[in-house]
Amino acid sequence: MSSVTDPARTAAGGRRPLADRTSATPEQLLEWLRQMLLIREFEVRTMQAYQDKKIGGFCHIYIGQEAVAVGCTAAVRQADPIVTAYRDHGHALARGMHPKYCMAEMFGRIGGCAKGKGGSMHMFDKPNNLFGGHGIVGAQTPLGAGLAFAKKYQDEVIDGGTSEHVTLCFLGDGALNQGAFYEAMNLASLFDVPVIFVVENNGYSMGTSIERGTSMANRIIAKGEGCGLRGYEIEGMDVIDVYEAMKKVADTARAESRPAMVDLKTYRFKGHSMSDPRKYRTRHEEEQWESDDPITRLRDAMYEAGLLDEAAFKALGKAQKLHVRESIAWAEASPEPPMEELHTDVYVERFGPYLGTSMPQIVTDAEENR
Ligand SMILES: Cc1ncc(C[n+]2csc(CCOP(=O)(O)OP(=O)(O)O)c2C)c(N)n1
Ligand SMILES: [Mg+2]
Repeated sequence: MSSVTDPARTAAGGRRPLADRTSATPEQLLEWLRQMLLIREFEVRTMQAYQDKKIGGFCHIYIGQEAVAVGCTAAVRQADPIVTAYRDHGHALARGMHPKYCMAEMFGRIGGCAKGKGGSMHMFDKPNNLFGGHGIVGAQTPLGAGLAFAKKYQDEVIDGGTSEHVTLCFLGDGALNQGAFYEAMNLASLFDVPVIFVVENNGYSMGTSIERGTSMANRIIAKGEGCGLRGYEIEGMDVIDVYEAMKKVADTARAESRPAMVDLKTYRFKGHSMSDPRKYRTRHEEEQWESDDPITRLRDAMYEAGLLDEAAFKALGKAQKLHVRESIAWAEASPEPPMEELHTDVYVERFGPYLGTSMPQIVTDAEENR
């Protein structure tokens, strides 16, 4: 389906042997398969919980795009910051967040990664260097540039060493049309900031196809090149391809201390959010992409290479099901945040820079000013 040449296939369309495609160890491949199965199961159960009204607010499902979060995360170091948009459960799990914290966040419980106050779109995990989860389209792009700048400044100016960090900043194809993205690319280029803008190009911004909404839709990396960024086009349905290609992108950005832009071709198998009837695309198109499932791709490649059999695959899937089921039970058992939490984690100072010490004070002052 993708317009990018598929490195997993020979010119005749056959599958290239695994050993020719990657230097990843069998353990690494198995771990990527496990992560993708975990994300898939997590998302299936998330949809159920949403329909059962256990999850409220906006909720965007990552099914179909698993190879992107897993392959990109594997291609960088754990100390490299990651920031993303609202379709963020996959990134959180791939970065190492325990699914129970991710699920409890969506359930609005205190055990969630943001104490249940952020919800589906705001997965944060400071210990694992994941800086959100952002709901405003494109808002994370200046943040990505800022994170990369901060790391470089810390490493070089404050610590007096050579910076070895890169930052992964994920964005959807819809964010290509946001002005803030161009400002971020411009500054990153001017200041030699090693941020990699990874466009998860699933072809749609809500119900608007990229062709309808974005100029240069068939070569979006030109937008980055206009600011002096190296541009890459990568097949996004195969975790091995994503990993191998992204490793080179990250190594180059690290060595040159320069920003880059990646067009990662992928597809979301479900609707934009939980309330999307998907009238803007055909079932035929969906089926074509679904037949290119990233989990099936890796599974079959591992079967062929003799690294996995059906029984082991089933056992791996079953273990992830159990893991997610336990996470749901844990989330349900976690209490709702107490009322006092309403006022915390909003400003650096406990109640903000401008008013007294309690909520009634704020209301009173606001009323007085009317
Ligand atoms: C500034 C802004 N404008 C509009 C919206 C409403 N909105 C939410 S998601 C979305 C589509 C974004 O699509 P894309 O960036 O391709 O990400 P995807 O959903 O495909 O992952 C829009 C327009 C928003 N959240 N923020
Ligand atoms: Mg999109």
